[in-house]
Amino acid sequence: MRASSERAHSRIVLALDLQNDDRQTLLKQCNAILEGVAKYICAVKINRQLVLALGLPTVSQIVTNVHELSLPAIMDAKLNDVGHTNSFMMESYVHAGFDAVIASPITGWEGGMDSVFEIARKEDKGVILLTYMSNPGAEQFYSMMTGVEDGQRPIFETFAQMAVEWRADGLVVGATRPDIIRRVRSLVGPSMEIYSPGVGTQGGDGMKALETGANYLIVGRTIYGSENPRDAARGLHESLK
Ligand code: O7M
Repeated sequence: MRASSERAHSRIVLALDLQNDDRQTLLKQCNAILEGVAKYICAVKINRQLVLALGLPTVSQIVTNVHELSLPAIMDAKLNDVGHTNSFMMESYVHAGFDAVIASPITGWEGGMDSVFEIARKEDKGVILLTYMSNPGAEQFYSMMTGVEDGQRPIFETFAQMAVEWRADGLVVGATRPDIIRRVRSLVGPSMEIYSPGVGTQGGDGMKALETGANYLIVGRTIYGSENPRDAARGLHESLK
């Protein structure tokens, strides 16, 4: 991610969340957007929504195209199941060519996240963990106070601490919550990568997210939903410089 970001002078991760009932059209649209915006972004994130629409073999072709554009591909699987199904999903995404997979730490380690990390380490892939989501209701659980040895703290702080202990390759914290980004950064130190979604359409301020400690902005509709995605990506890229 760092090499790609430096090469592209960009901190924008494109969320390729396109929808179309016609599979061929959807595939063409995905590839057209990718080619149009490639030089303004540093990675591509693909959701399960696209896997459902196109199937993993076709998504794997998109991953190949992403790699041909010299960009890493992240699978936003939000994995959060027990070990054996996590393993199966993780292996499937690794075999589809993804460089990193996003998971939810809520399963805990044993019989949950352990299998995800084990496969990632064996295959030299990344694991990025959800820490605080961007939607308004995220507060309900991510800010929930939980007991720790010396008192109480919000559960997202435990997620951040777990991510460091498990040696995750990155965290996800919503751009709609710059104060939380700042807090997470102070807990995880300077070397952990923070990915921040919710920029633009969801109301998050990309510059503020970067200033408070995020490394990368995950951006979807603000780019692909605009009349001219290339111009939108270039505009965002310029404004962040
Ligand atoms: O820029 P948008 O709002 O069109 O899309 C945001 C993308 O970020 C979309 O792909 C979501 O799945 C993702 N996302 C959030 O919007 N909020 C979160 O809290 C977390 C994610 C995400 O990427 O999770 C890994």
